[in-house]
Amino acid sequence: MNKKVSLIGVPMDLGQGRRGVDMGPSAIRYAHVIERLEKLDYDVIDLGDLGIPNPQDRARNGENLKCLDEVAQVNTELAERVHTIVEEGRFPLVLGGDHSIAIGTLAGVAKHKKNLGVIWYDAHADINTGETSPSGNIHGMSLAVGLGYGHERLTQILGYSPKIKPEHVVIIGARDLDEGEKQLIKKLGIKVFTMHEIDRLGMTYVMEEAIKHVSNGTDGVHLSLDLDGLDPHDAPGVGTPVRGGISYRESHLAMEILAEADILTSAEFVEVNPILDHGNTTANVAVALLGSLFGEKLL
Ligand code: B3U
Ligand code: MN
Ligand code: MN
Repeated sequence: MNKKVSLIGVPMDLGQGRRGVDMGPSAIRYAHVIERLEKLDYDVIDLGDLGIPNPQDRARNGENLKCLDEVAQVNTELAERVHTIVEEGRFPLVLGGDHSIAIGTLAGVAKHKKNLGVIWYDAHADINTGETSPSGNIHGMSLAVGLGYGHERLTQILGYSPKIKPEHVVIIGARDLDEGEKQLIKKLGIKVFTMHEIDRLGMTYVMEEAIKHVSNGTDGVHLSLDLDGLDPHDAPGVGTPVRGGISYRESHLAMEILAEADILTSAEFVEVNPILDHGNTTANVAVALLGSLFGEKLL
């Protein structure tokens, strides 16, 4: 793994309807993310947080998108910042904020990696568009936007689309998909390891297959980890908890296998919502998983 890490916080909460996820970056810093990585000999630069505008209106627009202007604006800025981090030869670590920020992260990273592999660790697939979304929340659309589906204001960030190709994506932990999402996943032939496959095959096999999949024909791999991929017992502080998720132990194993494979070139941890949390459990889980991802070992 690249030993030079640039961390950037994106206290975005406009991609969904619940308040509190804007405190995610603070909670993750409070859980000692920087100290944890420095202990593992990483050179960490904390670039601070992006500014998030105050929205005029949180309702859906005529195309079923909430806060489109603000989400597009913040993601454009994030894309530029992430682009610069990669240009400087550093590893971008993005802390959310809601999952709409993957739009900017992918735009910035994929400018350098023409065939970026993506691991989407999430209870959801976030592959809705304005046409299919039941909520109008852009955090449920970010993977679709990366693939070139959705509003132009989002797909055209940094002036190119698509950012990623469907054959380079793997979704892990899915257990809550909308009808339109199922259809697009099937149409594009995206590889998905649902909870059924994780239960049936075990996390070791799932991660080995996922790593093979995202390494095939790619020039970098991004991990987009939504804390709601974990079971709500282990990570309660998320906006849309879904029962029957990936355990804390399985998640550590997944991060350790990823660390051993040494394929990651960028990562983001999103959807930590301290207001909905018990203590700071979910941020602490995020930082523990980051430890494993960056190579921490017990002995
Ligand atoms: N698929 C639903 C729910 C959802 C997506 N992402 C989260 N929730 N966190 C939607 O609104 O698109
Ligand atoms: Mn998500
Ligand atoms: Mn999710």
